[in-house]
Amino acid sequence: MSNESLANLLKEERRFAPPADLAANANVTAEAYEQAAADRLGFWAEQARRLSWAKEPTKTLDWSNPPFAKWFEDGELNVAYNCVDRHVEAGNGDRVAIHFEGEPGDSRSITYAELKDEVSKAANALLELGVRKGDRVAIYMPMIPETAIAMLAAARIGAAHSVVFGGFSADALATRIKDADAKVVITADGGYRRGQPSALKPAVDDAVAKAEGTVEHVLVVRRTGQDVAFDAERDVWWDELVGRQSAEHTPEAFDAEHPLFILYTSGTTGKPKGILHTSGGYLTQTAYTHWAVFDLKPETDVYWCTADVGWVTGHSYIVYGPLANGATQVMYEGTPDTPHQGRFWEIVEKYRVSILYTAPTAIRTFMKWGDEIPAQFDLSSLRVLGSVGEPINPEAWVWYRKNIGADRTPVVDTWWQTETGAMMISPLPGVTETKPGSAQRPLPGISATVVDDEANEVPNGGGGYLVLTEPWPSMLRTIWGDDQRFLDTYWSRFEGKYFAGDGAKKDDDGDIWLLGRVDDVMLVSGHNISTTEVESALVSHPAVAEAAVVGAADETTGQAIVAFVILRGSAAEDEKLVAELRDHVGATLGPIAKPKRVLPVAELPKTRSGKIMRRLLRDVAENRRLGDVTTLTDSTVMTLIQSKLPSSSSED
Ligand code: 6R9
Repeated sequence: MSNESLANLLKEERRFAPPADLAANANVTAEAYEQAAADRLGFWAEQARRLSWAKEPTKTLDWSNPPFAKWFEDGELNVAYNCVDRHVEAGNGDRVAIHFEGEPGDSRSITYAELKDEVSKAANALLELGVRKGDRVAIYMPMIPETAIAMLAAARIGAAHSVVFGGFSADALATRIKDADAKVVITADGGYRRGQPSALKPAVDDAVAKAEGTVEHVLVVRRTGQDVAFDAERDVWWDELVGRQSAEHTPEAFDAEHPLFILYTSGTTGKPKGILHTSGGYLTQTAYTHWAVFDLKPETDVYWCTADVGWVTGHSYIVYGPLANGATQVMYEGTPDTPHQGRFWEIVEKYRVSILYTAPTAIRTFMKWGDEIPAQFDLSSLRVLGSVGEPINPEAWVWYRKNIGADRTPVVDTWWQTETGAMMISPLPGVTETKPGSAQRPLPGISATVVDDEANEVPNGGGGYLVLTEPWPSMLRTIWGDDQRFLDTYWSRFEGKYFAGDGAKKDDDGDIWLLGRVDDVMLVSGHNISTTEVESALVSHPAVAEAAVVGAADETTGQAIVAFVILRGSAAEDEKLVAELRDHVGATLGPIAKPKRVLPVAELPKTRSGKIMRRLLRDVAENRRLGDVTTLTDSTVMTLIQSKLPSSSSED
């Protein structure tokens, strides 16, 4: 952003109070904010006591060498023991940890006692393969229980895992194997995707060859039974090796700052960043936030996070947070429309899911498919709904509450990042009067604000950059192998503050609204306008299910707003509607935000975790050759979109 702070255009007046019964029995009350504000470190020291430590920490935070934090430094613990064994020891071995639902319809429920055996066997198997404390293990898997088991097995023996999303290419996998110097790769023959077995092993073979010799063994889970090439020296079947191991494994305690995992995020340029998370602080904050933000009652709730384990949401809110809390959860392998568009709601009905955590991209897709689909299922078990991954448009938020939550359940919009490790800004379901589209307030113990170009905090009603002003337990510790890049990327823009890369505004009550990545902010006639606000204005029109907005170079205004929209089921795409949509944005946000062009399209380009790739749309809108498309889910989408623009071609 350049000369001006982000304009604050969108007004949203709807408010939803917490349900009385939820508030009366809530895990967290408003007191938590006061307590944490009075003694932030004391608050986190208390939260760390949710964990079972082999050696209790006496120090909470060492911030003597910022931004290199040490949390609970002299404490020792085993993360896998905390996620599994201690629940069995507490007498909850028969509680289901994971209800697995395969895409073809197979299902399997795993209790905490069974999980303990499986994780112990897998830990023994990794030891037999020569993996030791401090080594790295790459995991390239479908969404099956063995993925969580593999992660916990690595954690159990003190090896850091690096999970690479199963949809990534062999090249992407090779780069990550090499960067982390992984000794073993854990994979599967394949997984089920849209009704078909989809192979994984060939990409691993290719990647291991490209990574040139760091990998000693490949451990292969049989999931689809498809034929795979097998190197007798290097490859081992999971069922053979893990199957014959002892279910006894004594967990060793590691330092709180022992590396737990590396997870790569793709920057806008250059090689992916290996975000490093460590043990004690990470587990403290994931466990606390999962318990507080979802009001988790482990004895009665059935929790379901629809993210892939390959993303940070899967790490923190499928594996570590829920299992540390002894929760019962659903894990689903496939896509929401296989074999039909009601699959998610069928699963909610089948397992009586009470807490659902999903992404705006999924919610907008359900809006497009129509209200009548969820209406066919019994969703009465739901009591808390969560959202993560992108700003949620107020209209999508209200649709979610109404059509999935029977206009009764709180919706919590949780802002956080791979780098933050756990939720940072979110309503609390028993405390906060929620506002559709706002993540609202930093959680107890978290300090965040919005600043202008000169690092001054903006007043209520102002917009600018989101920053985190105090260290937090689950913060990234560095970028793997590149401390300088860690400093440059996050800590050099504003002195002493963490720069998140997101635009944000504060409303008149001081609540925070996320406005998208600052790289996407548009500059129109000297005004900084957020893509999120224009997209939300478009989605508030009944004909629009989804919108992506970009600023394209324009001779008169600097940038002109170009909007790509996906229409809802029945809407007719014609010039009249396009004019109406432009006027609707003008009327909602003011004339400055009125798009110059509105283009109805069938699909939008998204990353594999569901975030809209506005950069590619900017290329189209400016008639440029497309940039890097390797992180795109479906590259044919761009061809379709380009065909909408008769004047453009993919050549320069
Ligand atoms: C957890 C996750 C992080 C980026 C983040 C922001 C966007 C995530 C959001 C949100 C608005 C929310 N984001 N949650 N924006 N409201 N509730 O998604 O991690 O994949 O690293 O992405 O996602 O732009 O900076 P990650």
